[in-house]
Amino acid sequence: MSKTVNELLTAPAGAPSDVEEIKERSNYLRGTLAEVMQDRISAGIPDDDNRLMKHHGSYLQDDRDLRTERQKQKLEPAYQFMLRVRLPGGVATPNQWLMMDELAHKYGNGTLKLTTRETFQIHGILKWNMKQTIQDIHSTMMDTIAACGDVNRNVMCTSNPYQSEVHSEVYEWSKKLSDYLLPRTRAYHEIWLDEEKVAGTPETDEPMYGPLYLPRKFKIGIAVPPSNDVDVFSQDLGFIAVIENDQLVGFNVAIGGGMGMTHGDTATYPQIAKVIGFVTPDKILDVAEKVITIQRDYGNRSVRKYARFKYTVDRLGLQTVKEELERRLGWMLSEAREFRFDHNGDRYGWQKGFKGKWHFTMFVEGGRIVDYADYKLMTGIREIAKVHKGDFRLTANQNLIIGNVSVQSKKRIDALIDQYGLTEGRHHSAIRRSALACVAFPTCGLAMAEAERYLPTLMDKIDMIIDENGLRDKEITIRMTGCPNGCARHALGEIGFIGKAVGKYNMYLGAAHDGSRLSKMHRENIGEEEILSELRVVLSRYAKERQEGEHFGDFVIRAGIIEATTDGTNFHN
Ligand code: SRM
Ligand code: SF4
Repeated sequence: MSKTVNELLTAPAGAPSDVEEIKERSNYLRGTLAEVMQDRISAGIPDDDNRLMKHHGSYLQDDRDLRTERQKQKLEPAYQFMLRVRLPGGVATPNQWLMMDELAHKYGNGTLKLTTRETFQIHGILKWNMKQTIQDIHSTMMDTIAACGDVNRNVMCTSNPYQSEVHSEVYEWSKKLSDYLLPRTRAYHEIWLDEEKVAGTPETDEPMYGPLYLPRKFKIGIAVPPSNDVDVFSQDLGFIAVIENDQLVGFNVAIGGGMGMTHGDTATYPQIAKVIGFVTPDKILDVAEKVITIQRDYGNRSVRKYARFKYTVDRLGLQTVKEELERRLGWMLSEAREFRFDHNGDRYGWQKGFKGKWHFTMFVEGGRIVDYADYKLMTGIREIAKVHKGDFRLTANQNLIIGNVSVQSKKRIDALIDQYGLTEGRHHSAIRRSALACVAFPTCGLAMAEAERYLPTLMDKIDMIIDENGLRDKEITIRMTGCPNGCARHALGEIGFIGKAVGKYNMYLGAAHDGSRLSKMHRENIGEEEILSELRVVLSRYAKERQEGEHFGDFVIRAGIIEATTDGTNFHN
């Protein structure tokens, strides 16, 4: 006899992980953060507090370029903090941009990182400057709450409204979701914004998360077809906007996606979210809340590498999770509506949107905003922010849109774009413009190989192969990460590289151009020379043998170069 939903719904047994205990002891994410941030003896903070710090949008890191030298000199590591902003849908005002730019120079390493989840990171902030940095961010109506940690993270939304009149409505839903799913603890306000603790009141009431929060991070993205720029199938919970007669009628709901895995552990794998039904817009807050509570109750709290919602869904079964969701909602999802994605990249240059507004998408290599010797990228955007009346949109592909430019302002903005040579990337190959790289060295403590600092050099060499084969205008997505955590969504790149060791990568092929199919490993642990010779073979075959309109990811499968990954559970086969 098959099991009932109730029999299937059990959380894995096992002692709670250390992080569960830290959260439990933390008094709703307070721990001893307030005290340790004031301690002047070390530039670091204890591990337990660093675990809690993530829920406040920050990690303690150290500069890995300096690690060995400092060890030799018997100095503590070069501790510094990374701070990540909560920025639903990636939309920032010019004032907010100017503040981030100022803080990056005043307290950070002088650069801004535009992340793959449409927000800002500042690296290199010293402990003594953290409180002021957060307060300054707050003064421009932004915060860093829940930007990291075991909670719902920054809610993403398709960035470029050029093809959809209802884009602003969809964007509003990303903001509502983000606000609705925020932790309720006042810890952030007390520690960073000096909010008085009211004596005698309970510490907090965390009705959705509970005192232990989630077993792991949780991510939501909303895509507006035909663009799948947010890689909706990589999200724990994805919403796909359904637009009929220029009206937003609702969203298809997809659950159980994720990218992370661990080298050598095939029980971990990237997974694609599956569509389970359709809901009208007024229902999505409820759907998100109930999905999150299922993960809260049944996620693995014992082994963190098996704790993401994708594993909960795969363990319990999609149908079981859907039935439990409907039971918690008290109503049934409707049948999923048709949708079609074309691509998961960005569309560069000027695009005319609705209500006569213009949007300029710029290519930002590796998402790093910095002034180079011969390219004043950071200064140029700052000068634009000083006169811009619209907004900035940070894209899921680490690029930037100067958004909502009126016809009257377009000339002025265009002149600044020209003056600073701000590039829409047309002089680059299409493959380079479709490349993503995670941060990796020197700040990421988990990096095994370079990514952001190395990919441009590798791209120079790949570009030569591209030119030899006449593929300059062919958009092929390429993604590199410094470890298998997948921060640049490597498993959804038509060509993917995952760092194994310094200078060594696993190479993956065969993901779909629209972000709907995962890749598969083609070669293991190879260095630059082999990467280039492998690419030379597959790209020249693609140039000669591809069919009309065939994308590279589909070609390598049809040509028998790689087998298709039909589900995350066969990613390693
Ligand atoms: Fe990530 C951890 C950077 C998007 C999967 N990620 C990290 C940390 C915080 C390293 C750490 O835990 O010590 C990295 C900080 C590096 C640094 O110095 O800044 C880091 N992740 C990033 C960013 C900045 C990459 C980028 O170059 O843009 C992205 C910030 C997003 C944001 O604004 O919130 C970033 N990370 C992602 C994504 C892509 C996405 O969400 O669309 C993924 C894959 C999707 C997913 O979550 O499944 C991702 N990051 C991870 C994981 C693996 C989680 C897992 O399921 O196992 C880790 C490690 C962990 O959580 O233990 C991680
Ligand atoms: Fe760090 Fe790995 Fe994420 Fe790259 S993929 S930023 S190396 S955790």
